[in-house]
This record gives sequence, structure tokens and C-alpha cells, in this order.
Amino acid sequence: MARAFWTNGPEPSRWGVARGSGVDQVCQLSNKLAKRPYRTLILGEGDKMTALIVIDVQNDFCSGGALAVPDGAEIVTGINSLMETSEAIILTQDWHPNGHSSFASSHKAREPYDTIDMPYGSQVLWPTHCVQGSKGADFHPNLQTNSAEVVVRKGFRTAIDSYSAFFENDQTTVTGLEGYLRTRGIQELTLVGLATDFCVYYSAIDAIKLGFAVTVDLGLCRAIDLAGSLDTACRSMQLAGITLRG
Ligand code: VGL
Ligand code: ZN
Repeated sequence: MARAFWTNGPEPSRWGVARGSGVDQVCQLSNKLAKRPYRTLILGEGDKMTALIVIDVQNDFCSGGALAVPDGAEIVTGINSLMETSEAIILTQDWHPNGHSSFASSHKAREPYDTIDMPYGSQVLWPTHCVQGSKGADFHPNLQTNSAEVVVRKGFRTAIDSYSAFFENDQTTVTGLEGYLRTRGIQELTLVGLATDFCVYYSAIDAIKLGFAVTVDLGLCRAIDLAGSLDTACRSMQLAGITLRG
């Protein structure tokens, strides 16, 4: 949690004053409580701001969905509570076009959960899920989405899947999230959501490689668990220096 102080009122024009006085970051946030439209959060040197990143809490990953993660919807209430004390909130949304290359239905004689070689490496084939604009791609109806500042959509290029919120599965194409976090001065991340062993896992590993301090709240994640993938993911996250909690 950032050590920070709030000051009511300064307009954006005061940012220069704050910077000149040895304060290294100034973030302007809307203030729902004050009558003034904004108040300014001033972070001193060494202060860290933490973002909550909510991964893919979408209908298709919850019960009744096309790629339902066991007990996926159980985490929604807890995520909503955690949002109330979070300094910054980012949601990700799996967002595939029809005929996406990660769908088994896009490949002849292939079944869901087969693995194929793509130009960027091995790829699990999934049931058709999270098609752009479909009900399955919507966030779970009970997820509190109003407090999120940003929604990062991923997996929208037909030829590349994207588990991670930072890099697509070719490990080169960026989503832009890193730039967003850095320009907001965010250095610490807490990850929650679906699925622990795919999108949460790849996002957490990329985040720590990029130099963020990363916590995964396992109590607010649920897994697909294909052939021991949950165990492998947890061990790799721990080895990488990610804090596992919950
Ligand atoms: C996911 C498989 C395919 C996930 C997304 O959100 O973990 N898994 N697409
Ligand atoms: Zn997907």
C-alpha cells in the first residue's frame, strides 16, 4: 500500500510545483466524495502504488459457460470486496474473433484440449469461448466493474492466442498494459481471477519478469487444472519470486 497524502483541490497546473518540490509522482484521481471534481494523490520518493488486476472473470469461464472453470463464480464476491480497498483496478477480458486459432473448431480433426504447434510454439486448443460481443465474453453479472479504470482486451488477433495480460502467446506482441502501469507509477500488482493455471499464471510470470512486485491471491482464483497444470503453475510462480497468498 502506498504511503501517500491527499490534497484537495490542486488543479493539474500544480503538478509542476509538486514535481519541483521533490515529490516524484503525482496522480490525479476522481474523487467521488468531495464536491470538487478531483483530488490529487501525491506519492513521495520510494512510495509504491498497488494495482489490482482482475483476470478474465467472464461468463464463459463460470458455470454454464463454454470453458467453465470449476467454481469460477465463487470468487466474484471476494474480488468485489478487495476492489473497495484497491488503489487502482484493471480488468482483463478474453476477447476472441469468430474462427480464432485457439478454438478446436478452427482446425480440422481436432478436439478441445488437443495441443498443436503454432508458429510461436505449442498451443492448447479450447472449446469456442469468449467470442467478441457474445454473452459468454461479458463479465460475470455480479462482478463490480464500475470501479475499474481500464479494461484490457486480449486474444483479439486471429492468429495468436493471449493468456497473459502483458504479452500475447508469441511473447513479443504487447497488450499495452505495461505502459499503462508504468506511466501511472504503479509498481506492485495483486492478481486474481480465472484461470489460475493459464491467464493468471502467464500474467503473473510476465509481470515479475517486467520488474513489478507480484502477489497472486489464490483464494480469489480458480483453476482449469489440465494434467497437473495447477501444481506446475504454483511451483513456477513461487520459484519466480511471486508471493502466493490466500
Ligand atoms: C483462458 C484458456 C483460454 C484463461 C483464456 O482465461 O485462463 N484459458 N483462454
Ligand atoms: Zn481464450
